[in-house]
Amino acid sequence: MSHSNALDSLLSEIRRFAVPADFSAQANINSADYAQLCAQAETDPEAFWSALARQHLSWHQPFTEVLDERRAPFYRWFADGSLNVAHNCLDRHLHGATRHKAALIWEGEDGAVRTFTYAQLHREVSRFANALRHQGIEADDRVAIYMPMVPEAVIAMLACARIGAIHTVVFGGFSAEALKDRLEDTGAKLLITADGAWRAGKAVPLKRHADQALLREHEHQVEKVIVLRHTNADIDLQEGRDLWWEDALAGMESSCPALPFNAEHPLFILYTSGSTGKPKGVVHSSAGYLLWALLTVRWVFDLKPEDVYWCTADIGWITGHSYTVYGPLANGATVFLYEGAPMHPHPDRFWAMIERHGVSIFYTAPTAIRAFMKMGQEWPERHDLSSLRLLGTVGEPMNPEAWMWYYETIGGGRCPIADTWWQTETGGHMIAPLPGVTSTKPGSCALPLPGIHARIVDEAGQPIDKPEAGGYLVMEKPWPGMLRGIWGDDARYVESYWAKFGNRYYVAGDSARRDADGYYWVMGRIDDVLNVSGHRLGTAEIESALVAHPAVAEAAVVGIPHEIKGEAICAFVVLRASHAGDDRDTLGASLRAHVAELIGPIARPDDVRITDTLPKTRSGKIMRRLLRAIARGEEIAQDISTLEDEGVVRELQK
Ligand code: 6R9
Repeated sequence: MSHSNALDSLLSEIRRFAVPADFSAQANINSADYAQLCAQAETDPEAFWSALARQHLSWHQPFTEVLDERRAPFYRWFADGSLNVAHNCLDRHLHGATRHKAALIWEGEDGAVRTFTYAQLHREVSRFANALRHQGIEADDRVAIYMPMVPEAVIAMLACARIGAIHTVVFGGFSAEALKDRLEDTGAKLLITADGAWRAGKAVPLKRHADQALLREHEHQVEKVIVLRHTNADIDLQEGRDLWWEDALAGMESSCPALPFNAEHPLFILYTSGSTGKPKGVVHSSAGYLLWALLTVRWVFDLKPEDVYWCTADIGWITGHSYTVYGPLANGATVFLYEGAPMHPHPDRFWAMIERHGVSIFYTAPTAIRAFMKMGQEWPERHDLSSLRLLGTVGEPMNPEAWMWYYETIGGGRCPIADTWWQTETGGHMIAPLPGVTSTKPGSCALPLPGIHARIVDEAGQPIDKPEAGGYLVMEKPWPGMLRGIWGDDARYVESYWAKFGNRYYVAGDSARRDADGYYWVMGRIDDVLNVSGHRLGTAEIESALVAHPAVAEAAVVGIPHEIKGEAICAFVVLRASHAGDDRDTLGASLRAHVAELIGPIARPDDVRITDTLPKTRSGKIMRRLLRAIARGEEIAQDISTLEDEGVVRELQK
């Protein structure tokens, strides 16, 4: 075996897990269905998508045109049809047995449990939709949601959808500053928040953050703030602007017509990090997005009416949007929701809840699995996890050891694992195994779903067919769940996702390779985006936060491998002359706290290294690849001939 072959086989995982026969016998999609879907998608993509959209969505006005490519890459799907997303998630389940089935089962950190049937959820959503209208919200208005993981957050999202308001959910772990940026960028008219959120026994002061974000000197358009009472924190209500959730509901009728909106009507805006500067407001549509969320839950998670389904992601992320709210509810499923820290009060909290509520489908992130693995298997072993029948992961590449632990310790060697590759921008799963069809390999997200045309291409945009060769992961054809743009910035949409290869492909920003069986192995981001605990953070965002500190002149941020978080944040910082004499330890701590305050605790650097200079090319660009090697303690094997001052390297290595 040649040297490179030996290396390749070391890199490729050889274990393979066949589909259990009893699973495939009952699966929503079996091998014959799969072959048929793939054949249809190949021969006539429009007929394929059209049939699915007609079969699975309830249309007010059916569409006649499937895909409009006239303004590509601004694609439009089902564009002359109309529907109501909340109707599809609620009203259409009110007939028959689903009416009184649990739609949401919520457990709070203190152990409180609340359940909403479809009929109850429909009623609460309708009342809250009326409350929003009463506060002056109309279709197209933006509504920001900055909430804990409580049923009211789901109610708020669906109420917006019902009246055509565009929601933007801001993760409750984000800071006042991050909230302010999103309020300004969307021009939201109304903010829905809570007095606080629970996290490991402590109340996070959401309303206080909201007040800071809403200071008069900021350029937001927020006129009203609806506040849910949740932690009973002592808060200020600003006269004329703020009102309690229960007061907003007072006198509201429990029916609210689900008016039809155009298929392309924006459903929501969700911010995600890019390679430059400020986060991008990813815009998703109504019909296409909902169709893809609905289908992928059925296909990839094999969701059935009797399942109890739990996705652990916060609704502030795309995973919460597609796989806690829209996908499962459009399918009439029972969704479990938890507010609180994963290991509170003990490391078996998740497993206790799976047992208590009979969770059958469980979807989480590799970072969580690694953290649980570290706590030891005695914690899951205390619980009966036999209700589980399928496990999923998302957010970053899954390490084979963590995969095996998940498979054996949590899944009892019986549950298929769906490693799902997708992004905020893709709306739903793109590359993932189908549990009744696809055998799995630990660490691989397997194969593109029917209708998804993934390719791996080289720097020139040429498809790479040779197995194991890495390249850019791209999509050759549009799909209904894709983003429709970046809010208020068409040029950035084209620039970020299409321009690299002349608008021929959607460019995901990840690198990947394909093995001889055609299985995809995603290797990570190719741009300056970090993946910390499955969350995307732009190096530029963190650097800007650091430079906003009075002591900092210049900063460069790189990722270093981390056992639990996947990547840890290492910041190199050059001080302003006026702060050169500051105590380094105190300053390091204060810079870490500063970033947490400006962006949120997830962005807090793990390591801050104060240095006199940063390595730069002669054209003045910071050489992050060099810093990455230094941060990792690697030998500098790379070419540093373009470096302006080679002495910098010795100085940094000290
Ligand atoms: C859904 C979500 C997207 C980025 C993506 C990639 C990484 C997600 C992955 C994965 C390997 C998987 N990623 N799933 N990498 N295997 N199964 O996470 O959206 O927050 O936008 O992040 O996450 O790098 O490009 P988002």
